[in-house]
Amino acid sequence: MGVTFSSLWGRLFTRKETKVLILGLDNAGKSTILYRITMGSVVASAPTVGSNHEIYDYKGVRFGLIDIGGQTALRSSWKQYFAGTTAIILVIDSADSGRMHLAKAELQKIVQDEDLSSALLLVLANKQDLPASSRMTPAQVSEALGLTDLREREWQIMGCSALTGLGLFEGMDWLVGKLESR
Ligand code: G3D
Repeated sequence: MGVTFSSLWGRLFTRKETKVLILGLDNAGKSTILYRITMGSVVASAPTVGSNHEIYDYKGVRFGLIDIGGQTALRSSWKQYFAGTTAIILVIDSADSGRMHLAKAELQKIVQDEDLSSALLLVLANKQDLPASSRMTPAQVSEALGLTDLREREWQIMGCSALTGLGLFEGMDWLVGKLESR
């Protein structure tokens, strides 16, 4: 077996987790991003219904990364995860221009929620590996989401590809830098 219950318990709870929610519409690439970031270095997984919870150490920070299902029916349950959240990673399918208005509506709910009032916001414009003709650039995604209208919010947008890994760790580095300066 190797890992006993008590050692797993110890590894899960001896260090404080920085809670990060990975949100976005279904098919945006949330699960692929979670897998790509933590590949080979997950400390522990805590299975929960409707979400994946991975504990992941990166540059001195113990992240509790929680990927929540993005289907319409599940989006209404996002709020129950908000309390105690330090950062949101909002994953956008850059090739899904037709649902950008829905992603914007979800972003509005996130930024208006009291439980998330001090949460950092990292927007990942995913699927940048696709041909330029079939996806939006990070600047176009930013424009479509109205990110520059966000006042009093620490946010960053990063183009990325969960398939190639492009941009993912730059995003994590931004989070670490912001956490260090808090
Ligand atoms: P979700 O967890 O947000 O619902 P998934 O999304 O991680 O399940 O990804 C949905 C689909 O998008 C998957 O394809 C996955 O391979 C693809 N995908 C995720 N990230 C990228 C990316 O950066 N580039 C490209 N080209 N595809 C990506 P399938 O075909 O398995 O449904």
